[in-house]
Amino acid sequence: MKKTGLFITFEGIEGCGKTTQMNLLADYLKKEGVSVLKTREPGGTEIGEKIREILLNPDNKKMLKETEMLLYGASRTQHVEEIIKPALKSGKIVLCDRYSDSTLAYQGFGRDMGISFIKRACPLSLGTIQPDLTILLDLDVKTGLSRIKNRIHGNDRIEKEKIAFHNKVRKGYLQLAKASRGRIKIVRADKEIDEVHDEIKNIVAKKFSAHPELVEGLDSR
Ligand code: Z5A
Repeated sequence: MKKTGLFITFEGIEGCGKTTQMNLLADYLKKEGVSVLKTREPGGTEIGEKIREILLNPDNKKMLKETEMLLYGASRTQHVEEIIKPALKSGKIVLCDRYSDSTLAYQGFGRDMGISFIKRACPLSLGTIQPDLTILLDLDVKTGLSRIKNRIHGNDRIEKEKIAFHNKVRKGYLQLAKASRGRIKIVRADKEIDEVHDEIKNIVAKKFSAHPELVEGLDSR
């Protein structure tokens, strides 16, 4: 696939502000005349959204961690082929709320499956395409969970996990960032929404200027 767009993912624990920041960045880029596609995982396609319902349903208490990993992988496989690759090919900037680092952080670290096991057992579950840039919004777990505790529809199956689980996920993310410094940029998420947005804009601007080839052919800018 000849890729002309840019693939940017947003990662972090619950309530870190990924969705808020992804929306702000999308609005900013659109105002700048950039062609943007916003999407999310699990989900992003009709089939993926059905898989999402199964994954997040609090009634599915019997779900094995292996089943969970495979379902996230199934949703991602569909998403990459149906939505992400075609959008990148057409020169869009794809902004995705969670991607493969979520599988490594949640299933690999949170569920103790181990990242080497996941990479060996089911490489497809990590997607056949790597993000060009990942924004990791780092926040302490108590603050993150307190931001989302009053959800109208209640908390989902994974949000209901104990604090210790979410701490493992956060530590896992930080470990992944250390191993992929070029791609994963840590942004402190305990600041005001506008301050976080400004920092993300700077990171994205640097990416654009350092890698013009990634956006070459982006004729709508
Ligand atoms: N999961 C997995 O295990 N493996 C995988 O491979 C994948 C996912 C892909 C998806 O749930 C779940 O699936 C997730 C991981 C797991 N675990 N859980 N639960 P989701 O998509 O429904 O939820 P989420 O991704 O965790 O997003 P979230 O909980 O909605 O949080 P967020 O997107 O990071 O935050 P937000 O919606 O932007 O903001 C939350 C609130 O905080 C909101 O009221 C904002 O106004 C407020 N906010 C945002 N920023 C700030 C700042 N800076 N200050 C104060 N308040 C703020």
